[in-house]
Amino acid sequence: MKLLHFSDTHLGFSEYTKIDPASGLNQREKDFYDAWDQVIESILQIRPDVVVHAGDLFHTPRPSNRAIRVALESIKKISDAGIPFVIISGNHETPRIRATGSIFESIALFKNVYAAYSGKYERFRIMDIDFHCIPHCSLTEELEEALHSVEIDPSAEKNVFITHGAWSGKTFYGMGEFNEQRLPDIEGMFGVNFDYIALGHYHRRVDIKDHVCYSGSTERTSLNEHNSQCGFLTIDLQNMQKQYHEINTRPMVKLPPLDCKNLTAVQIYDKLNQLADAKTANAIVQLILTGIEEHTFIKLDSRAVDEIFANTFHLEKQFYRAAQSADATLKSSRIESLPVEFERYMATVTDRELDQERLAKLGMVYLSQFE
Ligand SMILES: [Mn+2]
Repeated sequence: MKLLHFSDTHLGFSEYTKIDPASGLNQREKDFYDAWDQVIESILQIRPDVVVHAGDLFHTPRPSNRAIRVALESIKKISDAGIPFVIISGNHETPRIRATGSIFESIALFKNVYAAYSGKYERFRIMDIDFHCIPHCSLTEELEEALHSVEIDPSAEKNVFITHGAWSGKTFYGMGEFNEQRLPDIEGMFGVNFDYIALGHYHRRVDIKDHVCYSGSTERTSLNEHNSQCGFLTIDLQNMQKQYHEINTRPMVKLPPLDCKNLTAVQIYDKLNQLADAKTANAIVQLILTGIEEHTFIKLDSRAVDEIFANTFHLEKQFYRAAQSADATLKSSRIESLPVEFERYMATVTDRELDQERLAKLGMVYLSQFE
């Protein structure tokens, strides 16, 4: 019995302004489709007995027509190949209001597809194996109820558990997202054992135990993930042999911060020229310059730096003046009061479904009442 486990494909994610000339698509959006396509091709080649997707198929609850087409086209291929496909919804694609309906209703129409997306526990039996699914639940009470509904049927030959959220044992595997679901140690909590627990949400590939695994994402949604691999897992449930399959994705590089103390602009350019190499080609690159002298700061030409790194896909620059460095670094790492943190968070939210201004105001009202 061979399982293929992947998750966090975030179809529809887009960033920066570069366009792929051939398709006219945002290049980062296309990167995510390319990563997805690699996994789908592997599925059709490997032909596992069951495919498991542990949530965040889409980046938003209302994916674009393009993202929907990419997903449905591939899921149809898996369905046509007769490979059962078990999928749950994650926090990114679960609508906040149930009445909105879910794109997963359409996905569930395919033959051989088993979709859990209604904020409750669901169990599917495929080839004598029970798949216990808990999708993202919008309310803590829903998650509680779902966890307490888990039931082992003794007639099942094996039991696989699939869920999406931040495993909260000795280590907390969170993404720092507002609506992320905290998962307890499910086996410890209920005294049950599963043959395999397929997790989604945390974008790094991690084994919490030998049989409790995050497959990780198939592309990187942030520079924080610069050193994480992207790919999928295959698991043989008979002998518990696991294999991680890495896929090709756009590189992300965090260059070590360059201390510019006592350096002239020309000397800084020289050092940067040594940093721009094969490693930064076509990559998303973070460049931090610290300790820049006041008189150099004025002369430093941002466009000249861009030209040095012309081979990159995207250059994220942070320049700090000598006097400012310590303070600036301190500022960005300090946790402010709740309203300030909330405002900061709201500034990063780019969900078109939200009335951002209204939500921000409402949040402030609640926070002030709380404080
Ligand atoms: Mn995710």
